Amino acid sequence: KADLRSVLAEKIKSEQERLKKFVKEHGNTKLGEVKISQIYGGMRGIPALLCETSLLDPNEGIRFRGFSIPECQKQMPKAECGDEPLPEGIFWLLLTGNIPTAEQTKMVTDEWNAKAALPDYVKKMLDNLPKDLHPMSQFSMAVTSLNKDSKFLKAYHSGVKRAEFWKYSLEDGITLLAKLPNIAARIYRNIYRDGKGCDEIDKKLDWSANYGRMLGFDDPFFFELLRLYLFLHSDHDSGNVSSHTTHLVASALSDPFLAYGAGLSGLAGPLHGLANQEVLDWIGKMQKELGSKNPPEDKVKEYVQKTLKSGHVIPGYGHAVLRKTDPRYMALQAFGERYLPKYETYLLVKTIYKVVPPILKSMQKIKNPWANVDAHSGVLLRYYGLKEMEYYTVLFGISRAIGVLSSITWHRALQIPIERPKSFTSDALMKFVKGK
Ligand code: FAM
Repeated sequence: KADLRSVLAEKIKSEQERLKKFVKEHGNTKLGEVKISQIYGGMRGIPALLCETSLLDPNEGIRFRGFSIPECQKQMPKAECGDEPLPEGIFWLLLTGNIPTAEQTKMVTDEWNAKAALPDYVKKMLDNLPKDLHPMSQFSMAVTSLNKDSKFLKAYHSGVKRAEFWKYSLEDGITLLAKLPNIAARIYRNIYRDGKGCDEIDKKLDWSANYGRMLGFDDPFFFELLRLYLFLHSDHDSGNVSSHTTHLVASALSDPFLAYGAGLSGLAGPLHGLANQEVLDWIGKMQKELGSKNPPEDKVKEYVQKTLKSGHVIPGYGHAVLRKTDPRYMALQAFGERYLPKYETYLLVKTIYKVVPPILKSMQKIKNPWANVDAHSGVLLRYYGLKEMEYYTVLFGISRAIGVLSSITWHRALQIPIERPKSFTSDALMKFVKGK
């Protein structure tokens, strides 16, 4: 029945020794070369980052501490009447590398429930923000403001040793995760429900069900979708914009609230987390223009071609690393097939999945014509009544906190220094080439 802190402390101790030895023995081993085209090309493929929590394979997709999505779905603890992994357990897995028992998962849930309440100043701030301020801006402001009570910040200023920093970062991470559903649900209620609804945690329920309740829903299948959603988006190695930004900011020893707040700002970009909002917006426009909720294949094809001709990307398709259909898309599709197989917009998502890849494949420049997670997430949320698509990225953000906050703890435990890669001017690169 060991608790999270003691399991993690043991793991960190043994990993510190193992990795120190590894770097001493193999520190000079080369992983690759850097080409000038990569400097101009968003650093694609440059092996430069450490991520202990997950590994992304271009063809197979994500593995969380070595476990694939189907393996997690099979082996992770579930809610009493659910089949999807509890995100609280994923936090345990990402932190410690072990699949927790049901009892250990419950310990995480209980602690998050106990720490869920928001300070008054955060409530007041959120209640006074303009309703037309994007939910992601509100979200990032609220989490950033929580650093007022950061345990890491206090420890840093009181002279705690560097080797101990991870303990305080972990405490901040736990506090933050506990409060995220409350923050996110308050933003939702303020913008879309005139501030009405409940903000009380039900201590018998898990993190996802409490979040669903505070959003104003009571359908247990919606809670199950939230568990799946919050599990799937939790981590995607550390090269993506939200994880990398969080790491970069945290490497300056900014506290976890500031670092994650910065990561959220990156997640709010349309090429990253905002794509789920864009997908549903695009689908809605297609349905309106074609005059049908589930238009035929040839009409969808024409619409896709029209989107591309107008110079826009097809949202929800393509990926910087993946070269196959995202297994997170497949997991969401399996959920749809099980619970809403006849829903018209779900059927349209399936038609789009049939039509888009061959078209993108024919455009040579696109490296991955397949669907990513964002192509599917919105339609499921809409089915259960969460229709406000500009809110969707907030859900992604709550989930991503699980991965990035686990990573901050590990980077501090391994004492990874401040990030500072080398940059060049174009003239300096030209000079380098001439001098060769
Ligand atoms: N539709 C049209 N064009 C696309 C495309 C798409 N779905 N995906 C890539 N391209 C274009 C891309 O814009 C680029 O064109 P230019 O050379 O003219 O600039 C070209 O194909 C080569 O791009 P790539 O190397 O295949 O992809 P990147 O690694 O540069 O970009 C994405 C990756 C995800 C930003 C890109 O595929 C995209 O814009 N997709 C649509 C937006 C989206 O779904 N984002 C969510 C990604 C998701 F996984 C997440 O982070 N949540």
